[in-house]
Amino acid sequence: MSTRPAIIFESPYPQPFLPNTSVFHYLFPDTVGGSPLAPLDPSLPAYIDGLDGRVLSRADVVDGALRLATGVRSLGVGRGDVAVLWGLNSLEWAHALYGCFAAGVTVSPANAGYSAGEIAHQINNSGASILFICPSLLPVLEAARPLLTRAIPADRVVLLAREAQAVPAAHPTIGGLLASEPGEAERFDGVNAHDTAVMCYSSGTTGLAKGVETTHHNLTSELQALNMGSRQLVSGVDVILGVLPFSHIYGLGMNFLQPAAMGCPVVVLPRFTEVAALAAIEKYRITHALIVPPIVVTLLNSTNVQHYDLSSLRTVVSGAAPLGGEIADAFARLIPGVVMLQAYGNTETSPVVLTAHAHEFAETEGSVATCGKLLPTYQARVVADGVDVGVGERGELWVRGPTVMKGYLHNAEATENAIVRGGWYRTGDIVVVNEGGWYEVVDRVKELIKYKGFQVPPAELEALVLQHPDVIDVGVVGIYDRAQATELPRAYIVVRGELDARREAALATHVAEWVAGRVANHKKLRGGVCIIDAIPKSASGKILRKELRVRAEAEIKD
Ligand code: 4UV
Repeated sequence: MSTRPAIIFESPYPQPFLPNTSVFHYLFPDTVGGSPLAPLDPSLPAYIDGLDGRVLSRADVVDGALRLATGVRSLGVGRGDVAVLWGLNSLEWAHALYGCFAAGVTVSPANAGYSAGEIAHQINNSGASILFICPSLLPVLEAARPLLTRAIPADRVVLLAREAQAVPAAHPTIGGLLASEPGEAERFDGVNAHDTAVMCYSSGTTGLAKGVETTHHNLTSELQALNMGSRQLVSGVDVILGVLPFSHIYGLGMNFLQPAAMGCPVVVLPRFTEVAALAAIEKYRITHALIVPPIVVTLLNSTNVQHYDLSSLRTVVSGAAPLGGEIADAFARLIPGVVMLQAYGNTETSPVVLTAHAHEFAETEGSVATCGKLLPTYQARVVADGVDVGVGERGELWVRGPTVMKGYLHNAEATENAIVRGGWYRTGDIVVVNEGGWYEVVDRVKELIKYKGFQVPPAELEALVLQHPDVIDVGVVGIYDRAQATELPRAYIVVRGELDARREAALATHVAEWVAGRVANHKKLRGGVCIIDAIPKSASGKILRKELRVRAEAEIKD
């Protein structure tokens, strides 16, 4: 082990007060004391349905949460239990999350595109005893039932639907539960603030998706860090485009919770579609949009942009995957007056680690090619081959602070590998810090592939592909597609028996389709399936992904 001293980078921003309260009581200080936020006008809009214009005021959110707390408890579920929340962004999704928070139930949000196998993994692994689900996903749940280690009874499968909607009568609805009498919201003060509030799934640096235990204290610290550090949202001024999936930590943190902390309304859209997003910006005079690099590219190439009045937009944040400086500059030119920002985060860090004030990005040449500066509450190290390096040198970003997750659920080994001695979380990303304290993410050394900002754990695809009867070995890596500004998962496979060129092509296509039928849309093998003689492995049998990536890059160039 190195005897060189650690080189610790500090945040340039003032340190915030860190509350010891529940996320719910933090966000809605009018409900009870213990929050450093000032109470806001309860009639302010909190969430607006971008499709039908329904509005939830802050008072509606609080009232709904207290009623749902009673409704959820009446189903025999309460503090310490886990709910899987599975659906596209909607006002009902918002009600369900806050209702669970008020009832003290941990929320494990799941991607709405999950296959039966994927949702079964999350329900089983999280130990969920209640499920909130979009009615359109019921057939996928049916397909998942045989895979569940413990059945969830029909009366604990709550539909994310209004009372008036026609849905199967066997299940309660959010609308129905909202008719309950208001109850008390559970308090998570003092040590209880370290109870788990949210559990998103992330593969971290290696292996399969794991439940990330994010505590109330993690989230309130993160929201305080954003308020003191980046201060990107202004109460009473900003209106937010809520298009990122709330089930992913980027959407949940920045698109859903932070606006509530600042009293800024979120215009909720179920998913990104070009016209709906542009129309919502025009109609609701949206000022602040959080997006991912492929959306930046889609808008850059869009012929629709000029048909909408986007003059309300002040700031656009890109995160979850690398954004080239040229693309960022081109985007800023596309919509005059807009400041383009970047932010960097991880599920395990609740999530944002790096970003900066809009005016800092606007005033600092070249800054948009970086992810910004270290937020308050964090300390950082840059570590190359076990040795700390300083300004201008490449190394893995390690961070510590009150927003680093409690750990991976039921997985002490993975937690110990991720959070090393001294409480440092190893991000698996290679960064360079410059003299001004701006961090550029230059590479990723963890296994993870990102398709349009979504996680694609290679180990998960490898385990699946190995179940194909013709495959005897497999290695999955990401290849970068410049046109779409995203990585695409590509599988290298070794197959049984002799192959001629025709059967080889047919088998590769067949394996890609076979996988597509078993995974969420974002995990499809869009980078292709290539048949090779042997998967490169280390002496201990580990897949040498770097070699596969080099091979892929050469193949793409050819
Ligand atoms: O765990 P995860 O899926 O988490 C995220 C969270 C992203 C963000 C980004 C901006 C925010 O404001 C916010 O709240 C949350 O993606 O994946 C973590 C990995 O994604 C890559 C990097 O490899 C992380 O380890 N990544 C995230 N942001 C960036 C990024 C970025 N701005 N540039 C490059 N890579």
